[in-house]
Amino acid sequence: MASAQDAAPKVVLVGNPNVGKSVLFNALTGAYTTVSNYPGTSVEVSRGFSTISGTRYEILDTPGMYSIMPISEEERVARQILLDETPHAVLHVIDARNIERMLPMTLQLIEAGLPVILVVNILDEAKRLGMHLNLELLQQNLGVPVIGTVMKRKQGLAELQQAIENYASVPHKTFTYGRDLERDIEKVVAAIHGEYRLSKRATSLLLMQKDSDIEELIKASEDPESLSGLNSVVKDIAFERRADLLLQISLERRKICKQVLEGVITQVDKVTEAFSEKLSRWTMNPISGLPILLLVVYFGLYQFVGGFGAGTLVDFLEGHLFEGYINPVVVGFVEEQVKIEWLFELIAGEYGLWTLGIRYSVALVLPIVGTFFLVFPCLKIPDIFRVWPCWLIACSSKSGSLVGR
Ligand SMILES: Nc1nc2c(ncn2[C@@H]2O[C@H](COP(=O)(O)OP(=O)(O)OP(=O)(O)O)[C@@H](O)[C@H]2O)c(=O)[nH]1
Ligand SMILES: [Mg+2]
Repeated sequence: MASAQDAAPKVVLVGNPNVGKSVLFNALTGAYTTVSNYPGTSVEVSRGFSTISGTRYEILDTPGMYSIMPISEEERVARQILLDETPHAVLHVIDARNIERMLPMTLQLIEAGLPVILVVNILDEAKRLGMHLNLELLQQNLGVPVIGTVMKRKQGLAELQQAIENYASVPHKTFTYGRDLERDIEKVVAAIHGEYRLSKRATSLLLMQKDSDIEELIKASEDPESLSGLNSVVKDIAFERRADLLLQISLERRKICKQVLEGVITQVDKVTEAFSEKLSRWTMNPISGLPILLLVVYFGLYQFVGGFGAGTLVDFLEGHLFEGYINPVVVGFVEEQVKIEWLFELIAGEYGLWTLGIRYSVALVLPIVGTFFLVFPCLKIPDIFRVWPCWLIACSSKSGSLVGR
């Protein structure tokens, strides 16, 4: 028997990491939510309920994803939710500042036939950077509802709730790729006989990109005869196009996004870039990033943490302050009060509570860990260390699988 929870229409939040999905989820659901691991994984999915004009909706917050073609486990879970559930609406949350980079996933979701509402969040920061976005034009070009929000201040929440309430499924626009790609998509679509949660067009593109989960899904659902026909069509296309398919799909999507965004973004006034933004940009650039990384490691870690923290500070605290002043007072006091030798050793002996527990943690560990944590955020080390591995992976990925998504 279906429970009340099963009966509630579902609203699924998807989008890149750090775009405000969880802030939106909290604004929609309030205090009572559950967080659980997605079955068979360690990835957390939050669920909660929201009542809009008397109708109770179940809201799902998914982990960040860059594309509906997954690479990481988080992305796989987010995509699986889209495959498992039958959502009333899929809220694609994007960062207004990076609209051009995030819009290709909106196209993928629309192409998949999902009931998309585009939530353009972080409009406050976009405005501060002098960006003006014509969201009505974007809505017209995309053919799905587009809502602008500043979720940090709950701006746009009422409009979004209204859009969820009023969501009515209408046939989506088709965004057309180049002629040869369209010809291949058509061939695969014609060879798929079953009905799937994602549209045949999206399923074809994922099959052409060798998406293993979709291959499994198809294997389990198609009858053997149509499966072998489909396999040979996909194999022929993959052989014909070899390495350039992922890249071509990605480039064509970007081209479509450019057309969709024509006239949408206007740079009103160029604001001066804050120093933190400049620093962030420099650390992300391979040319300036490497010298900055070396400077941070040399001055920040070696000189400041190693030289100043572990050298000067430790010498002063341990050698001067504790050895010269505090220790004689404490040890003298304990000696006077405690006449049992083993108890004295336990409190103030070489391996006693005072020596190992307090003196060493304050005089040895604190200066080293303290200086490390001072230098860690100040010099934006996280950005530097995060970007370099990504850059190296991107360079070594010859087939362009990172750019091709
Ligand atoms: N300036 C500004 N910041 C926002 C806004 N909405 C969210 N944020 C901030 O963006 C950051 C990320 O928000 P989250 O809700 O955690 O992002 P998320 O999409 O859930 O990220 P993942 O869970 O990593 O996928 C937080 O620091 C928020 O405070 C907004 O409208 N304006
Ligand atoms: Mg989140």
